[in-house]
Order: sequence, then C-alpha cells, then structure tokens
Amino acid sequence: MTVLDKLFKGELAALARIISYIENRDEGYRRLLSRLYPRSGKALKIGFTGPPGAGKSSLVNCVAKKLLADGKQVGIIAVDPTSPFTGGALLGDRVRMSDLPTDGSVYVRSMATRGSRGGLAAATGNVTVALDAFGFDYILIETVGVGQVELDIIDTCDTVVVILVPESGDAIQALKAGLMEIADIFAINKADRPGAKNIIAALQNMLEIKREQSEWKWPVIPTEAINNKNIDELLAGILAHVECTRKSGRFERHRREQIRKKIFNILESQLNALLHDRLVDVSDLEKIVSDIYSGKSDPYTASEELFKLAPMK
Ligand SMILES: Nc1nc2c(ncn2[C@@H]2O[C@H](COP(=O)(O)OP(=O)(O)OP(=O)(O)O)[C@@H](O)[C@H]2O)c(=O)[nH]1
Ligand SMILES: [Mg+2]
Repeated sequence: MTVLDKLFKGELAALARIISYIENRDEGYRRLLSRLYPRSGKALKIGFTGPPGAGKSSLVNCVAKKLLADGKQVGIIAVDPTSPFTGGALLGDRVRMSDLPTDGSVYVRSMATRGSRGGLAAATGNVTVALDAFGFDYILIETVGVGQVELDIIDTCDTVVVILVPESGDAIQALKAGLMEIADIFAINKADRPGAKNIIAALQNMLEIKREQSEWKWPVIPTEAINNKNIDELLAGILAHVECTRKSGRFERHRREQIRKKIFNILESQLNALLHDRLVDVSDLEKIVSDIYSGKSDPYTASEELFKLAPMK
C-alpha cells in the first residue's frame, strides 16, 4: 500500500509523512498534490491572526476543543517558530497542546518561519490541501500578523479572525498592519484586563461605515481564552460568516480566486526556474554585464536578446 492509500485510509502517520514531503518540496511532491487536490475542498479553513502574545494559540485551542466536543475533526497549523504548539521549551507559561485529545480527531502541525527560504505561504497552502484531503472538517491556521508573508497565508482561509488585546494602541497598530482589511471577525482577547471596553468602542467606531455598506457586520467579540469565556460566541460568529458568504456567493468567488492565484504562483515559480537555468547557461553573462557597465549596451536590449536565446521548454 502506498503512503497515499494509507493517508486516504485515515492513518495519521501517513499524513505526517506526506506533509513533510510537501513542506520540504521533496521529489514528487507535485504529483502528490495532484492526487490530493481532487479530494480536498470540503474543510472550512479558519485563520487566526494578530500581534505576538495576543492569545492566538490559546483561542485556537479553545475553539478546537469546542469543535471536537461537537464531534468535528480538526487540523491545526501554527505558522510561527515561537508558537507553543511547537512545544518550545522557552515558553513555560504558555498553552500546551498536550490537553488536546490524542485519539486522531485533532492533528497539530507547526511550520517554521525561521530559516525558510521563501515559499512559506505556498507551502502552508499545500499543507492545508493535505489536511483537507485527509478529511478534517475544520482547519485552523494560526499566524502572527506582522509581515506580508503571514498575511498571504491568511489568504488561504475562508474566514479570518483578527485577535487584538486591550493594551493601548493595538487598534491603530492593526490598521497600519493591514489587519483591518483582512478581518472578518474581531476577537478582543484578554477581556479580563482593563481597557477592553475602550478598544471595543474604538473598533465599533471604525467599523460603522464599513458595516453600512455591507451585509456582513464584522462582529467584535470579547473573549477570555484563559477562562474559556465567550468561545461559543466566537465560534457562532465564525459559522455565521461562513453562512453569510455562502449565501452571497462570496465564499465560492473567494475560493475560485484562490485557485486562480495558485495557478499563477505555480507558473511563476516554473518560469523563474526556467529563467534561472537559462541565465546559468549563458556563459558570457559577465561579458554582457561589462558591455552595459561600459556603456556599449543596456539592460533592456540585453534582456531582449537573452529572452530570444532559447525556445521555452
Ligand atoms: N489575562 C489573560 N491572559 C491570556 C488570555 N488568553 C491568553 N492569555 C495569556 O497570554 C499569553 C500568550 O498566549 P498565547 O496563546 O501563547 O498567545 P499567541 O498569540 O499564540 O502568542 P505567539 O504565538 O507567541 O504570538 C499566555 O501566557 C496566555 O496564558 C486571556 O484571555 N486573559
Ligand atoms: Mg501562538
């Protein structure tokens, strides 16, 4: 039996191996994905993002438990080297995944950002395809909302929860980081702390105009992950967003757009590889550089000539 057959039979060990192939882009990973894609598409993909330490892992943990209690199967991807889901030894006080069941109804995978040479968003998208094909009902993706790559990852989700905390300035920071644009739902976590009311009021204010122009009303939900408080409301908000977008057609449009982007990404990386090969083959590249340097040629003419050198494979 092949490792793929084992995955389709529901073996977690096979899933883990296949994810490693995909993550490392091992030989044949594209063929694997070709087999996985047709089986994917059923899982709901929910992103959780926000500033470092906002309680993303804690909330993902709470939401996962709630889904498990409802009999759902849950895959979790944590894109963050400091995530407690990696079991990082430094983070003594942080949430451990050890209180999630080990009966196969939940699977947690962390993806390292440090040391990765780009392509993280693509790799994360591909890993969700594997989890989806495996049969998880929900895939929860945690990523810290700091850079463009992290935001790209969120692009693979159907619904995005942006997590903020009462500490001052977060709402403004969020605006700057582009978090406002990607949010479907706001969770104000650590609502047990002073200042929660203020940030909620500030956000409600900012959302007023947006809400007037849309059927979706961007709920702002105070949560306390450490006390397991308001998790029902958060999950209800997530499900309401899925329902609303399904009705309006946005859900399908968004997924189709994701497929379109994926095709372009694959083509782009193939073209890049081809271009790289071709430039490596050009033995007199240094001479071309010298010609441009000394004013005998220019980068546009040179590139045009290089482009004509060999037919595309
Ligand atoms: N007071 C309070 N603390 C919380 C709450 N939720 C989480 N925390 C604490 O906040 C800290 C960070 O929580 P995490 O869940 O690790 O936050 P994170 O956003 O995943 O952190 P990074 O992945 O490192 O960015 C931990 O010490 C949690 O116990 C809450 O509702 N109230
Ligand atoms: Mg975390």
